[in-house]
Amino acid sequence: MGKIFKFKELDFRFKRGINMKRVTAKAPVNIALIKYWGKRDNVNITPYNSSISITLDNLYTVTTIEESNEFSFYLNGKKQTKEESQRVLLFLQNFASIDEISKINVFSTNYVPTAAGLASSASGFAALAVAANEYFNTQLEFKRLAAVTRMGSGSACRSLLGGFVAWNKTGEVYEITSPIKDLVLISVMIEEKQKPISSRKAMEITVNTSPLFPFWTIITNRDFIDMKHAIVSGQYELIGELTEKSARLMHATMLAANPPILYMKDDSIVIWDLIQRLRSRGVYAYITMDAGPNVKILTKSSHQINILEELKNLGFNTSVVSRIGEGARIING
Ligand code: 2P0
Repeated sequence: MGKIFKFKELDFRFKRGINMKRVTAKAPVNIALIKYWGKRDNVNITPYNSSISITLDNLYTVTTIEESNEFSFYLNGKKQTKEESQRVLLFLQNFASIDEISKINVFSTNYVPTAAGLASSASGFAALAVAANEYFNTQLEFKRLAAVTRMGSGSACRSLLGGFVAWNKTGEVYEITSPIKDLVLISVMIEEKQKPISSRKAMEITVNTSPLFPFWTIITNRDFIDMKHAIVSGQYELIGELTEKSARLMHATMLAANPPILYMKDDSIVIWDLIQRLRSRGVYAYITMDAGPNVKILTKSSHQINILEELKNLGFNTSVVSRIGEGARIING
């Protein structure tokens, strides 16, 4: 896979001042099984519907905040312009004063293909929130930290925790206890290009113009409850069915918007078709898709080889296999 950065590339920043104050946080990518799509409140990022995600173990962002004499933001080793840094600068004001923020460098590295539908903004803002809370000693308690994190990116609040994570439409974020340990998520890369339309803009168009949007919220809020039960009681089949239903319904709701929003490519549909065929042969496989063309396949470890082989036969050679992982945390201080 093209854009996975190696740990070695982090080293460049540690060559300067060894006595500098520095905090590093790591936050995982999460993939929604019950999708979040649509904001009731664009300032506080309050969603119309509750969502549920799984946290991935091997795709994540590492963010370091380090003492400096001016503010700079580096993404994947590249210094960002003032305009590109604006969203980070605004976000940090939830943790510290402008004066304090003007004395730090922020280094953020995504171990995930940026903007390829694998939600690097979620892991990015979760890592930044956890690092800033520690660096500035803001001491936001979890509820407040989650509320602030979602202002960076809605789904980022789910990356604070591990396992199965619920983000209730009332704002509450919590882990759902489950006997399930054997779920595997295969992310199939279809395109690594920047997405044509940001999810933020796409959500707004969907809320304002899609005649299906009211159905989306009613059905999804019901499916959220069913998914919670399925996770707690370890019902693999129901988890898979509700996951695929949520993706189908979200993309159909977007497609009914004006202008229509279509993230799928021909290859996404080819894989979707493959998964249906595999399922009819008894393979545990369900697909989900986010705001991009890449397809994620929910399966069990015992079925993973079979699926990867079938994907290869169709020419899809770049996939990442993830297991269920832990939430965001400080990795050094
Ligand atoms: C999700 N997505 O639940 C859904 C499914 C993409 C499709 O949350 O505008 O970056 O910052 O709140 O969280 C991606 O959108 O959007 C997303 P904002 P966010 O994962």
